Amino acid sequence: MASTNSRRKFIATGMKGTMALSLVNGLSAFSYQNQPLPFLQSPLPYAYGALEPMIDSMTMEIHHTKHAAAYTKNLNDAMAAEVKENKSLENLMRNISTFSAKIRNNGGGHYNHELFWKCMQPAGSSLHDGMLKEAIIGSFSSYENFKNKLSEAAMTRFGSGWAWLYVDEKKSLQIGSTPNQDNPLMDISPIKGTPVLGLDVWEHAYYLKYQNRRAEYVSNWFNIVNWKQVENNLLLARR
Ligand code: MN3
Repeated sequence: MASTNSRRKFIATGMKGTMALSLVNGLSAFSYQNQPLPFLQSPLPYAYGALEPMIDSMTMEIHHTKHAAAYTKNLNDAMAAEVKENKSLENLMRNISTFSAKIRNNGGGHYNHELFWKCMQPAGSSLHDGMLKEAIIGSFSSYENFKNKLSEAAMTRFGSGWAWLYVDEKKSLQIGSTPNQDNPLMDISPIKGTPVLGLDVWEHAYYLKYQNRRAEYVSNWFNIVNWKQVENNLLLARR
Protein backbone atom coordinates (compact mmCIF):
# COMPACT_ATOMS: atom_id res chain seq x y z
CA MET A 1 0.00 0.00 0.00
CA ALA A 2 2.73 2.38 1.05
CA SER A 3 4.72 1.59 -2.06
CA THR A 4 1.65 2.16 -4.27
CA ASN A 5 1.10 5.54 -2.63
CA SER A 6 4.69 6.62 -2.98
CA ARG A 7 4.65 5.41 -6.58
CA ARG A 8 1.52 7.49 -7.23
CA LYS A 9 3.15 10.43 -5.55
CA PHE A 10 6.26 9.94 -7.65
CA ILE A 11 4.22 9.78 -10.85
CA ALA A 12 2.17 12.86 -9.88
CA THR A 13 5.27 14.85 -8.98
CA GLY A 14 7.04 13.69 -12.13
CA MET A 15 4.10 14.70 -14.28
CA LYS A 16 3.87 18.09 -12.66
CA GLY A 17 7.55 18.59 -13.34
CA THR A 18 7.14 17.54 -16.96
CA MET A 19 4.20 19.87 -17.47
CA ALA A 20 6.05 22.81 -15.96
CA LEU A 21 9.05 22.04 -18.12
CA SER A 22 7.02 21.74 -21.32
CA LEU A 23 5.30 25.04 -20.54
CA VAL A 24 8.66 26.73 -20.09
CA ASN A 25 9.93 25.17 -23.30
CA GLY A 26 6.74 26.12 -25.12
CA LEU A 27 7.12 29.73 -24.09
CA SER A 28 10.84 29.91 -24.43
CA ALA A 29 10.91 30.00 -28.22
CA PHE A 30 9.53 33.51 -28.31
CA SER A 31 9.40 35.09 -24.87
CA TYR A 32 12.48 34.02 -22.89
CA GLN A 33 11.35 35.96 -19.87
CA ASN A 34 14.12 36.37 -17.33
CA GLN A 35 16.14 33.41 -18.51
CA PRO A 36 19.37 33.44 -16.50
CA LEU A 37 22.69 33.19 -18.29
CA PRO A 38 24.02 31.13 -19.85
CA PHE A 39 21.52 30.71 -22.68
CA LEU A 40 20.85 27.05 -23.30
CA GLN A 41 20.29 25.24 -26.56
CA SER A 42 17.15 23.09 -26.35
CA PRO A 43 17.42 19.47 -27.45
CA LEU A 44 15.64 18.76 -30.74
CA PRO A 45 12.04 17.73 -29.95
CA TYR A 46 12.39 14.80 -32.45
CA ALA A 47 15.13 12.59 -33.88
CA TYR A 48 17.55 13.93 -36.52
CA GLY A 49 15.96 11.70 -39.15
CA ALA A 50 12.35 12.42 -38.15
CA LEU A 51 11.83 15.09 -40.81
CA GLU A 52 12.94 12.80 -43.67
CA PRO A 53 12.43 12.94 -46.58
CA MET A 54 11.77 16.71 -46.40
CA ILE A 55 14.99 17.41 -44.44
CA ASP A 56 17.65 14.70 -44.27
CA SER A 57 19.11 13.39 -41.05
CA MET A 58 22.69 14.55 -41.64
CA THR A 59 21.57 18.12 -42.38
CA MET A 60 19.54 18.17 -39.16
CA GLU A 61 22.40 16.77 -37.10
CA ILE A 62 25.03 19.19 -38.43
CA HIS A 63 22.59 22.09 -38.30
CA HIS A 64 21.65 21.46 -34.66
CA THR A 65 24.94 20.22 -33.17
CA LYS A 66 27.35 22.44 -35.14
CA HIS A 67 25.75 25.56 -36.62
CA ALA A 68 23.08 26.30 -34.03
CA ALA A 69 25.21 25.10 -31.10
CA ALA A 70 27.94 27.53 -32.18
CA TYR A 71 25.53 30.49 -32.14
CA THR A 72 24.52 29.65 -28.57
CA LYS A 73 28.11 29.18 -27.43
CA ASN A 74 29.35 32.35 -29.12
CA LEU A 75 26.43 34.32 -27.69
CA ASN A 76 27.31 33.13 -24.18
CA ASP A 77 31.00 33.95 -24.72
CA ALA A 78 30.13 37.45 -25.89
CA MET A 79 27.65 38.02 -23.04
CA ALA A 80 30.26 36.95 -20.49
CA ALA A 81 32.91 39.22 -22.01
CA GLU A 82 30.80 42.26 -22.88
CA VAL A 83 27.57 42.38 -20.88
CA LYS A 84 28.14 40.42 -17.66
CA GLU A 85 24.52 40.56 -16.48
CA ASN A 86 21.35 38.61 -17.05
CA LYS A 87 19.20 39.78 -19.92
CA SER A 88 16.19 38.02 -21.33
CA LEU A 89 16.77 37.06 -24.95
CA GLU A 90 13.73 39.07 -25.98
CA ASN A 91 15.08 42.15 -24.22
CA LEU A 92 18.41 41.62 -25.96
CA MET A 93 16.72 41.40 -29.39
CA ARG A 94 14.61 44.51 -28.81
CA ASN A 95 17.71 46.57 -27.93
CA ILE A 96 20.18 44.87 -30.25
CA SER A 97 21.46 48.16 -31.69
CA THR A 98 23.17 48.82 -28.34
CA PHE A 99 25.20 45.58 -28.47
CA SER A 100 28.11 44.32 -30.56
CA ALA A 101 27.89 42.64 -33.96
CA LYS A 102 28.91 39.38 -32.27
CA ILE A 103 25.89 39.54 -29.96
CA ARG A 104 23.60 40.56 -32.84
CA ASN A 105 24.72 37.69 -35.08
CA ASN A 106 24.89 34.98 -32.44
CA GLY A 107 21.95 36.20 -30.35
CA GLY A 108 19.83 36.22 -33.49
CA GLY A 109 21.21 32.82 -34.44
CA HIS A 110 20.29 31.41 -31.02
CA TYR A 111 16.78 32.92 -30.98
CA ASN A 112 15.97 32.02 -34.59
CA HIS A 113 17.04 28.39 -34.37
CA GLU A 114 15.27 27.79 -31.05
CA LEU A 115 12.07 28.94 -32.76
CA PHE A 116 12.80 27.03 -35.98
CA TRP A 117 13.17 23.56 -34.38
CA LYS A 118 9.93 23.96 -32.44
CA CYS A 119 8.01 25.03 -35.53
CA MET A 120 8.67 21.72 -37.30
CA GLN A 121 7.42 18.20 -36.68
CA PRO A 122 7.52 14.85 -38.48
CA ALA A 123 5.43 14.79 -41.68
CA GLY A 124 1.68 14.61 -41.72
CA SER A 125 0.73 17.99 -40.37
CA SER A 126 -1.75 20.23 -42.12
CA LEU A 127 -3.21 23.56 -41.06
CA HIS A 128 -6.23 22.71 -38.90
CA ASP A 129 -9.36 24.82 -38.40
CA GLY A 130 -9.02 27.33 -35.62
CA MET A 131 -7.56 30.65 -34.57
CA LEU A 132 -4.39 30.47 -36.70
CA LYS A 133 -6.22 29.43 -39.87
CA GLU A 134 -8.75 32.23 -39.38
CA ALA A 135 -5.92 34.74 -38.86
CA ILE A 136 -4.08 33.50 -41.98
CA ILE A 137 -7.21 33.70 -44.12
CA GLY A 138 -8.02 37.09 -42.58
CA SER A 139 -4.61 38.49 -43.51
CA PHE A 140 -3.79 36.67 -46.76
CA SER A 141 -7.29 35.63 -48.03
CA SER A 142 -6.35 31.94 -48.40
CA TYR A 143 -3.84 29.35 -47.24
CA GLU A 144 -2.50 29.07 -50.81
CA ASN A 145 -1.92 32.81 -50.97
CA PHE A 146 -0.17 32.74 -47.59
CA LYS A 147 2.04 29.87 -48.74
CA ASN A 148 2.91 31.67 -51.98
CA LYS A 149 3.76 34.86 -50.11
CA LEU A 150 5.97 33.16 -47.54
CA SER A 151 7.67 31.14 -50.33
CA GLU A 152 8.29 34.34 -52.26
CA ALA A 153 9.84 35.96 -49.18
CA ALA A 154 12.11 32.91 -48.83
CA MET A 155 13.03 32.88 -52.53
CA THR A 156 13.73 36.60 -52.84
CA ARG A 157 15.98 36.77 -49.77
CA PHE A 158 19.35 37.14 -51.50
CA GLY A 159 22.12 35.16 -49.81
CA SER A 160 21.62 33.97 -46.23
CA GLY A 161 18.65 34.85 -44.08
CA TRP A 162 15.19 34.01 -42.86
CA ALA A 163 11.59 34.26 -44.05
CA TRP A 164 9.05 35.09 -41.35
CA LEU A 165 5.42 34.99 -40.42
CA TYR A 166 5.19 37.56 -37.64
CA VAL A 167 2.74 39.66 -35.68
CA ASP A 168 3.16 43.43 -36.10
CA GLU A 169 2.43 46.11 -33.48
CA LYS A 170 -1.24 46.15 -34.54
CA LYS A 171 -1.38 42.41 -33.79
CA SER A 172 -1.81 41.62 -37.51
CA LEU A 173 -0.04 38.76 -39.27
CA GLN A 174 2.66 39.85 -41.71
CA ILE A 175 5.19 38.13 -43.96
CA GLY A 176 8.72 39.32 -44.61
CA SER A 177 12.37 38.37 -44.56
CA THR A 178 15.59 39.43 -42.86
CA PRO A 179 19.27 38.97 -43.80
CA ASN A 180 21.83 36.91 -41.89
CA GLN A 181 20.58 36.08 -38.36
CA ASP A 182 18.47 39.22 -37.94
CA ASN A 183 14.79 38.87 -37.01
CA PRO A 184 11.71 41.11 -36.68
CA LEU A 185 12.15 41.49 -32.91
CA MET A 186 15.38 43.43 -33.43
CA ASP A 187 15.21 47.21 -33.20
CA ILE A 188 17.47 47.46 -36.29
CA SER A 189 15.08 45.41 -38.45
CA PRO A 190 13.04 47.19 -41.16
CA ILE A 191 10.22 44.68 -40.52
CA LYS A 192 9.15 44.76 -36.88
CA GLY A 193 7.09 42.43 -34.73
CA THR A 194 7.07 39.09 -32.96
CA PRO A 195 7.99 36.03 -35.05
CA VAL A 196 5.52 33.15 -34.93
CA LEU A 197 7.06 31.02 -37.71
CA GLY A 198 10.56 31.24 -39.16
CA LEU A 199 12.06 29.55 -42.21
CA ASP A 200 15.84 29.22 -42.34
CA VAL A 201 17.06 29.82 -45.89
CA TRP A 202 20.78 29.67 -45.17
CA GLU A 203 22.36 27.10 -47.47
CA HIS A 204 23.43 25.08 -44.39
CA ALA A 205 19.72 24.34 -43.84
CA TYR A 206 19.26 22.52 -47.16
CA TYR A 207 22.41 22.27 -49.30
CA LEU A 208 23.35 18.60 -48.64
CA LYS A 209 20.02 17.37 -49.99
CA TYR A 210 18.83 20.15 -52.28
CA GLN A 211 22.08 21.84 -53.42
CA ASN A 212 21.00 25.01 -55.27
CA ARG A 213 17.28 24.06 -55.32
CA ARG A 214 16.02 26.38 -52.58
CA ALA A 215 12.51 26.42 -54.09
CA GLU A 216 12.17 22.65 -53.65
CA TYR A 217 13.35 22.86 -50.01
CA VAL A 218 10.88 25.66 -49.29
CA SER A 219 8.00 23.82 -50.94
CA ASN A 220 8.72 20.58 -49.05
CA TRP A 221 9.22 22.40 -45.74
CA PHE A 222 5.52 23.33 -45.62
CA ASN A 223 4.77 19.61 -45.08
CA ILE A 224 6.64 19.55 -41.77
CA VAL A 225 5.43 22.76 -40.15
CA ASN A 226 4.10 22.24 -36.62
CA TRP A 227 0.93 24.31 -36.96
CA LYS A 228 -0.13 23.69 -33.35
CA GLN A 229 3.12 25.33 -32.19
CA VAL A 230 2.65 28.23 -34.63
CA GLU A 231 -0.89 28.74 -33.31
CA ASN A 232 0.48 28.73 -29.76
CA ASN A 233 3.10 31.28 -30.78
CA LEU A 234 0.43 33.50 -32.30
CA LEU A 235 -1.70 33.29 -29.16
CA LEU A 236 1.24 34.38 -27.00
CA ALA A 237 2.35 37.09 -29.43
CA ARG A 238 -1.14 38.63 -29.33
CA ARG A 239 -1.44 38.73 -25.53
MN1 MN3 B 1 20.50 27.72 -39.61
